[in-house]
Amino acid sequence: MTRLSAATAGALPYDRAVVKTGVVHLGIGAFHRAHQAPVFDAAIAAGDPRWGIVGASLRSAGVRDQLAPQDGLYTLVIRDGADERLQMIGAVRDVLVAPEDPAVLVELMASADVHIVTLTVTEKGYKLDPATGRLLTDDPDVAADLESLAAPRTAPGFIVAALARRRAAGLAPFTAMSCDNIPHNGARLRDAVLAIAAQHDRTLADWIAAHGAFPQTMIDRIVPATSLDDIIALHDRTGQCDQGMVKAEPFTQWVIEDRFAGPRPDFAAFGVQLTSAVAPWEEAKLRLLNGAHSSIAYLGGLAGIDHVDGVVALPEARAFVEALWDEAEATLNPPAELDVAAYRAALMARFANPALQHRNRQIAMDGSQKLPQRLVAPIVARRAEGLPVDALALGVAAWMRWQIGRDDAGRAYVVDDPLAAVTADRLAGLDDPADMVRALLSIDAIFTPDLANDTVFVATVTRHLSRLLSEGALATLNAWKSI
Ligand code: CS2
Repeated sequence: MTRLSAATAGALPYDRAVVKTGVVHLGIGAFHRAHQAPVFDAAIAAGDPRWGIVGASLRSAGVRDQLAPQDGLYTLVIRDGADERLQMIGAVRDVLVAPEDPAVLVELMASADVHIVTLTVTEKGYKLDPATGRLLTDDPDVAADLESLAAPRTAPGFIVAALARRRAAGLAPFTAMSCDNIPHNGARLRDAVLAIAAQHDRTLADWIAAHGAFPQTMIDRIVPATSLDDIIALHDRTGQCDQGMVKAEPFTQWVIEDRFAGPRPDFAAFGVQLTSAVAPWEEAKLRLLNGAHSSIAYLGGLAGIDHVDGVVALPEARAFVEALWDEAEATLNPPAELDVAAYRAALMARFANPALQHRNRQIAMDGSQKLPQRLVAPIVARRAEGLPVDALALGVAAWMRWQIGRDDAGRAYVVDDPLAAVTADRLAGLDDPADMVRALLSIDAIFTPDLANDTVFVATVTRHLSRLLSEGALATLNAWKSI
C-alpha cells in the first residue's frame, strides 16, 4: 500500500523547501488541520512563505505518528452530500510531542521566526474553572508549572516559558491565539498565562501584559473525527494511504480580533474576518450552533442515533432545535453583518449534511466544560428577564440523563468528561428526578447558585428529566410540541 508522502504526493502550488516556521500550534488535532492550517497554507501558496506550521501534541504521539511518515502532508476532504473535494495541505512542517522533550518545543516557540502561537487544546486545556475562570491550581499539571517551568506541562505553561526566553533574548512576544470554543478565549488564555507568569516573575507578567497579544477569536467548521472507513474510502479514491487525513464540511469561518504583537499573514485575503468585536460573533455561534449541537448529541445519543444528521432528520427534533434557537436568539446581540434567520437556516442544512457522519458521542464529550457557554449562559440571561426556558432546559436535562452512562436501550457507554467522577458521585444512589436535578445543579463549576435556586428553571428541568427517564429521548422529542 502506498503511503502519502512528499515523494508520492502530486506537486504542491509552492516550494516547501523555502517555507519557514512562523506558526507553532499547540494541540494539533483534526480541527486545526481542517480550519486554521488551510488558511496558513493559502498564505504560503499566495507567496508568503513565513507561515509554515510546527504542530505540537501536548499528550499523545498519535498525530506525529500519522504525519511524520507523510512529511507532514495530509488531505483535507471536504464533503457536502454526494460532493467531495480533496485539498492537499503542506503547511505543517513537523509535529512535536511535547512531553517527549518539552525543551525543544519551548526553544522553537522562542525562535525569532515564530510570530503566532495558535491553540486548540479544548475547553479543559486552559486549566480554568469553566464557571469562574480561575486557574485550577489543584490540577497536578498546573501545580507542576507553578512550581517550575523547566519542563512545562500545560499550554499556558509552555507559553510562559517561551515568552520568558523571548524577553531574555530581546525578542518581541508572539501573538498567542486561542482557537477554542470558549467565551472570551483570548482573555481566558491571557488570564491563565499571566497567573502562571506572575508566580515565577512579576516583571515577566508585567512585560507580557504590556507587550503580549491574546486576540479573541471565533472559529467555526464542523470537523468530525476521522474514521478508518474515511481513510479506506480516500485510499480507494486516490490509491494512497493517508493516515493524517481530515474531513470537514465546506463551511468555514474564522473571526479574529485585530490585535497582534507582531507580523501576521494577510488574513483578510484568505477569507478571515478581522474585527474589533469578536464577542457578538462568538456568542451567536456558541449559543446557536454549539448549544443545539450539544442538545442534539445527548438526545440523539440516548435514543441510539449515531450521527447528528440522523437526529435532525426527525421532524420533532427539528422543531425542538428551532424552539431552542428561538430561546437562544432572544439573548443575543448579534453583529450587524449577521443575518440570524439565514444563519439558522444554513445551520440546519449543515447539521443535515449526511456525508459528515458526525458522531453524537464525539460532541457529547466534555459536557461539563461546554454546558456553561452553550446552554447555561442563555438560560441565565432569559431567567434574569423572567422568560421561560423550555427548550434550553431540555438540553440540560438530556445532559443530566447522559451522565447515567446507559442509553434508552440500556446500552452502556463511557461518560467522557473531566468531571465524570463528580457527576457519578452526585448521582450515586439517587433515582428520583427532582433529587438528581438538585444534586447536579449544585456543581458550581457548571451552574450558578442562582439557577440552582430558580424554582421555574428547576421545575422545568425536573419535568424534562422525568420524561427522559420514564419514556426515553425519542418520546420526549415526540411530545415536544405538547410539553
Ligand atoms: C461540537 C463542535 O464537538 C463539539 O462540541 O459542537 O466541535 C462544533 O462542531 C464546532 O464548534 C463547529 O464549529
